[in-house]
Amino acid sequence: MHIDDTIAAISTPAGHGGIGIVRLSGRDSVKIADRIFRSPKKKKVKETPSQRILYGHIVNPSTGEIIDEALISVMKAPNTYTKEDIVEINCHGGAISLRRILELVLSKGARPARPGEFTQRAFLNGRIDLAQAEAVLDVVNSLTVQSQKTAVQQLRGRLSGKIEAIRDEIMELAAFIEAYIDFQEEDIESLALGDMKKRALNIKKSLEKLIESSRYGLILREGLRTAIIGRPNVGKSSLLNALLENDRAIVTEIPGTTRDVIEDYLNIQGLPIKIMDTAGIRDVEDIAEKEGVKRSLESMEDADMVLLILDGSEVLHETDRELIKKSACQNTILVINKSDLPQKIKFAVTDLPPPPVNGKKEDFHIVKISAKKETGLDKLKNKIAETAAGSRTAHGTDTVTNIRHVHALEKTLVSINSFISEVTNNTPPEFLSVELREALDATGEILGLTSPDDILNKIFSNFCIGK
Ligand SMILES: Nc1nc2c(ncn2[C@@H]2O[C@H](COP(=O)(O)OP(=O)(O)OP(=O)(O)O)[C@@H](O)[C@H]2O)c(=O)[nH]1
Ligand SMILES: [Mg+2]
Repeated sequence: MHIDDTIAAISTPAGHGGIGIVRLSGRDSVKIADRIFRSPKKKKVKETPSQRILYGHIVNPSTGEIIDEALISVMKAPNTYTKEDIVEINCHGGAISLRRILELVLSKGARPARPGEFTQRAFLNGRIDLAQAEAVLDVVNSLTVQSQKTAVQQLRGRLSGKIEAIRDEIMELAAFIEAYIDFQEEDIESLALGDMKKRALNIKKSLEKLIESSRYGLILREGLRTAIIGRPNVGKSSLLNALLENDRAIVTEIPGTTRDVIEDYLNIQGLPIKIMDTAGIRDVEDIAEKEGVKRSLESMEDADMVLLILDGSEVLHETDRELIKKSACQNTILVINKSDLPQKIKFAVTDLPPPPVNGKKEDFHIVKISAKKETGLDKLKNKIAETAAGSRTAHGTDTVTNIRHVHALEKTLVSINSFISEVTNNTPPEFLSVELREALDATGEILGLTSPDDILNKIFSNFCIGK
């Protein structure tokens, strides 16, 4: 990984904009900028103190041609995004200006930056750890205000602080074992074992809490996968359109209108929802519709939440009963649609799922709406937010939002659990440090302390160029 050269990229999005930015980072940034920048007052970037802006023109020194008018932001190492000298050329936002300035900068000694390379340098130069670097990407890609807030907290090092605290505890435990090995003849055995176990149980608790928070965290990052399920013609596509406030899906009075799964994003009280309208479920011969029904059932199984739609103007069908049973073990909201029509729907006690066994899951939530008249939708949205974010208040913005982090935490937990059972089974202390070493490595992966280059490259390649 080169870090001694100077990189450059267009950091603003492609297309037309009022302002565009070409960004340079590295030890020659200032020198390159001075070769192509002319200030009316003959100011030099080199002589400009850090955190200042200069006005002038970008000029091709070989021809004297003025390429654009520009403001140059000068940020000198080490207090910059990458900890290197950074120069940002703010010019007009057209693609041609930006491209010509970038080419000029490259011809004067900079190299095109790879995706995420500015952030990668911030990481390699020790300004941020890997979890923070990943948070940069999450801030950029946030789906809602709530997701963005959580990403900013992670960027500020909130998650890293928690992981570091856990690592410290594991390290203390490892030191404790070393001491125990040295002193074990002195008959402090039972006391020491009890203490080790207590410490390990505390670590286990912290890990479990973070892993538990990831359910909500992943929703914030990826969106809660919510499938709209039901018989044909009950109004699934109508509900999708009403929630999206546009005619995304085709609605007709003919049963079997929707065939493919239609996906879109919704923002419900800050919670990103990936909503999926599906084909109506029934027994059919038609090959295309049959495939549609198969996909509906798959969406239902994969979903984090199911909106099971029933037609309130009809009596309950056998298919409705089957779907209620099928969705009983998921987060399901029973939506009774067509409340504007005379109601015929009735439930027998046996139609609804039995009360929760583990005491955690409540009874089915039931909401009445009319997708056509757009009534009851606020109640439904509240119910969705409430059901989805059962853990929201418990976690606030302290959530693990990245699947890579969840896997690393789970790996750590496995090691800590084996450690606990080994202590319980009186495994000789010499063998105990192996588990702790593994636990340390796994937590180190989150912060990028123990991450091999290929993992790093994979993470940073998800960024856009110029970030
Ligand atoms: N009166 C009334 N009609 C509704 C309501 N919601 C949907 N409809 C009507 O019911 C019919 C079917 O609506 P869709 O939204 O296409 O139903 P669907 O469940 O997507 O149907 P498939 O795609 O065939 O599975 C249309 O004629 C809608 O106008 C409602 O709340 N009230
Ligand atoms: Mg439909």
